[in-house]
Amino acid sequence: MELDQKLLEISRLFRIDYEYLGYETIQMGNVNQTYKVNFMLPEGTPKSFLVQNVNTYAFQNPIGLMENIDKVTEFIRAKKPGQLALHFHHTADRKTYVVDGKNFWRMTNFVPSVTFNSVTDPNILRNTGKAFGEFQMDLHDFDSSQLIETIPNFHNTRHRYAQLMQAIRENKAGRVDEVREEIDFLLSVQDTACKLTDLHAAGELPLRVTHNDTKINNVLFHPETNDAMVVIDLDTVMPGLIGHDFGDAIRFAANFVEEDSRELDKAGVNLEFFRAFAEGFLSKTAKTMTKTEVETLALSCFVLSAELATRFLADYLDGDLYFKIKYPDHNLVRTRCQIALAKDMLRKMDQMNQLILDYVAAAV
Ligand code: GN1
Ligand code: MG
Repeated sequence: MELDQKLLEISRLFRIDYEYLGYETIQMGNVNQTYKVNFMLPEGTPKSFLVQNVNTYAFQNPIGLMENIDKVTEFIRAKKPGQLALHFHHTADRKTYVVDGKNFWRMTNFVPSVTFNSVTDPNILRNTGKAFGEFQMDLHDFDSSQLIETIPNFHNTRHRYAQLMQAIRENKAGRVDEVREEIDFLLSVQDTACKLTDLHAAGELPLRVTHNDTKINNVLFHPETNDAMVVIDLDTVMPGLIGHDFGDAIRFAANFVEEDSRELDKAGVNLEFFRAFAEGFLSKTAKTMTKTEVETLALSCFVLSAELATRFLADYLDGDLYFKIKYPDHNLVRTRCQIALAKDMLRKMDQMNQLILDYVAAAV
């Protein structure tokens, strides 16, 4: 069936009965596929919705995932009535999804806003840090036993290394020989990369409810003021460590280049951006953090970069089953960029640590 027809059919199942105008493909997100679907209201004003096809290779229990999102959004909404929020539409039988063969569809309100894949203004990073810090604080009293793990072991770095080792053994796409250098580097830093996982296993880092996918493009900004309006992409909201959210945000937004840049000599952490994000994030979270959380926050940036490199590389070796790719060696390009970034973070670790310690000492 034509995509036009399919999106119209899905929209009707979510009880959107307006005149259908067409759709646009949204080039955002490496896992799910998103479309903006446009309608005309009877009075002649256009109105859009977002329709997503959830990647069920990545999310094997999408119904459980939608239940997580429902619980989390309702919890936040009860605390902040009237605040802008993502709203999932329901079918006639009150479901927030439509299952059609292997496809799993959902629909949300479209929020007129801007998103960024990269930024040049540190203030936007400060706002992003505040938004993710606040998101975590909003959920500090949420009972995490109500949440399923939408992707088990998502930020369990030991598990990610085990998956990489398996991909190397299986060599499904016949690409292992091409990536010896990347494998060697990742194995050489394994213990440092697994530090958060190991400290948690030893009972030294507490579980919180975290977002787990804190790319800056998962925040919607006001088109004029650049204030953060709402945190989106709640697919991976699960129990996690504070460093997962901090480190993932830095590795994406404070990199001098984009996540899949081929300019490896330019990849690295911009300390001005690091500081701006840290100030925003810590302004919300510092008072609740344990000593070990503070001491491992800068390290978490290295951990998340190295961990994602293992994920991109494993997927490259598997033949690109998990991440959407735009060209054949996209996952290899991503791997190399994360490795270059991780190396730069090791060089700057003392400076990153000092910035965190100084801020926390002044705030607490
Ligand atoms: C995916 O879904 P998206 O594009 O926001 C991935 C993240 C990675 C990111 C890398 C569920 O995020 O973990 O860090 O790509 N999400 C999932 O760009 O695997
Ligand atoms: Mg995501």
